[in-house]
Amino acid sequence: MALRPIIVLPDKRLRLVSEPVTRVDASVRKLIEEMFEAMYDAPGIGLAAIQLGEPKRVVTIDLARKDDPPAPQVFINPEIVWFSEEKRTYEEGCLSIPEYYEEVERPAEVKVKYLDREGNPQEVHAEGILATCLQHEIDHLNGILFIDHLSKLKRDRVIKKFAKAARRAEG
Ligand code: GNR
Ligand code: NI
Repeated sequence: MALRPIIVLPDKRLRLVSEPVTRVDASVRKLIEEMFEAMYDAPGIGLAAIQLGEPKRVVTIDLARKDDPPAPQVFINPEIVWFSEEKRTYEEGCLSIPEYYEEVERPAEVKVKYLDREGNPQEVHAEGILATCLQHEIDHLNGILFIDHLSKLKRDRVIKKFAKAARRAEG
C-alpha cells in the first residue's frame, strides 16, 4: 500500500467541513488503513481523514508509548455530547503544521459518541491526552486547526510563515 502524504498549511482543504460516513464499507476500511500507515510513519498520535485530503468524518488515534504494543483506535462520525467546565492546558502540535507547538486550553473531559470500525455505535468518556486529542481531531473534521485557539497575532504569524514557505518552494 502506498504511503499517502499528509497535507500541510496553507492547503485550503484543511478548512473543509468533512462529510459524515453513511456506511462503513470497504472504501472506508481502506481509508482507515491508509490513515494508520501515515500516522505511524509521521509519527503522530492522531489523524483526521482530511489530513490525507479526504473530507470524511474519520479519526484514528494511538496513544501507546513507543515501547508498548500498538493501541489503534478508530472514531467514525465522532460527536462531543458533553464537556467538563474544568479546563486543561496541553502543548499541542499538528502534522499539518509541522514543527510548531503551542499551549492550548480545552475542556479537561469530554463524552464522545461515535461509530467503531464495525459501524457499531459507541460512547467514550475521555480525559487527559485522549480528551485533548479527540477535540483536536474533531476540530479538523470541522475545518478548525489548533492555531485557531491561539491569539490572532500568533495565528497570523504561523499562517504567514507557511504561506511564505509555500511560495519559496514554488520558486
Ligand atoms: O501527533 C500529534 N500530536 C498531538 C499533540 C498534542 C495535541 C494534539 C496532537 S494531534 C497530532 C497529530 C495531528 O495533527 N492530528 O491531527
Ligand atoms: Ni492535527
